[in-house]
Amino acid sequence: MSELEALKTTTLTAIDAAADETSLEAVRVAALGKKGSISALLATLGKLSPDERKTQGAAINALKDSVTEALAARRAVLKQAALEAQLKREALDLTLPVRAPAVETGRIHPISQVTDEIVAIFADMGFAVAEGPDIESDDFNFTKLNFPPGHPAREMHDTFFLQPDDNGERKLLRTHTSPVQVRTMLSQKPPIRVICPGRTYRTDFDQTHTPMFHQVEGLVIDDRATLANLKWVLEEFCKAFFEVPKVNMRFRPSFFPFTSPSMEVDIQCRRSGGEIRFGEGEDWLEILGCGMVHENVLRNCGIDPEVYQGFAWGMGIDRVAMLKYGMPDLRDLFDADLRWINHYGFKPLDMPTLAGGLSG
Ligand code: 2U9
Repeated sequence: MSELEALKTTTLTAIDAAADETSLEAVRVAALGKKGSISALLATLGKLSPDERKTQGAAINALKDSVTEALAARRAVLKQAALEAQLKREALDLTLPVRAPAVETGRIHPISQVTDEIVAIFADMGFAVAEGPDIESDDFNFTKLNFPPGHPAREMHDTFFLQPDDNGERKLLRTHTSPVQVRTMLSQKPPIRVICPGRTYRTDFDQTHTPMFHQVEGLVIDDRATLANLKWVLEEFCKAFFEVPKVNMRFRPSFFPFTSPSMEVDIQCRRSGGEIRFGEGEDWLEILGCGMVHENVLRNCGIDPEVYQGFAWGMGIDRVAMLKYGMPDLRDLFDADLRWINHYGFKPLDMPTLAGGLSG
């Protein structure tokens, strides 16, 4: 076998054996590349006599043509095979059932739902939502709110304290969302109308208390806000929230360091067969605390009590969520039990609005 025929056989065999386009390209480079075997043969033509060049040139070019042709044919086969493999890999079984998207199967936790309901009601009355950090200073959580150092009311808050930092400051987990209102008053000028929903923490754990719970507080500061306005706001809120046309409310005197006068508020209800109906009946149920903002708090937050006054209230979100949706055990709210959330949870697309209905 001549040298050319041997080269043709080995090259065509290598082309046939190439299993993918990368190895095929390697064969092409070895034969036709700059330093390839056929290119090397072509380079020898210059040294031959004209006659030899004619016959040898034709033979080498014929070899080159058949290799080029074989390469193209093999490339087409490999491309087709690669495409078929890809189609097989990515094949879709159109008979499989469609998996429902998370917006249909997921559920909104009742705490989130109730928070959204409360925000919708107060937004409609012109309140903005303010938020703040869970880790607070003693000053914002207590001192500015008229809890003097050493005052017994501080003890009532069962505070989680953090280790003192490098400056010796002992930070804490906020025991109420009131420091958010402190921050609001320090950074904004009256008139102020905000609600502050969020997580709060106390070292309390039993059947009716969890160490983390949710509160929403509200604050109105302007030059004329009165107790009558406070009562109207709370009454409108209760009617909208419990979705009843009328509520009877009872304001009992109470004490909080940050308000004066201070009151606790009950709403009338009827309990029968494990269910509660609001707005009628003979029972009273405590749902929130409120009062006129103490003048010391105004002063501590840079607001002149000779010019401005205001009212505030606070409410436990977990508690009103349980009342409204008939959830019997507080601890279930934090158990992450899928069966419970599927039962009590809300559909993500049923967002509470006053126009469309709060609870769907
Ligand atoms: C500022 C001034 C006044 C917020 C208020 C209450 C009354 C209250 C409790 C209800 C149930 C907390 O979740 S709970 O245990 N809260 O009774 N909160 S007035 O008063 C403020 C807040 C901030 C600057």
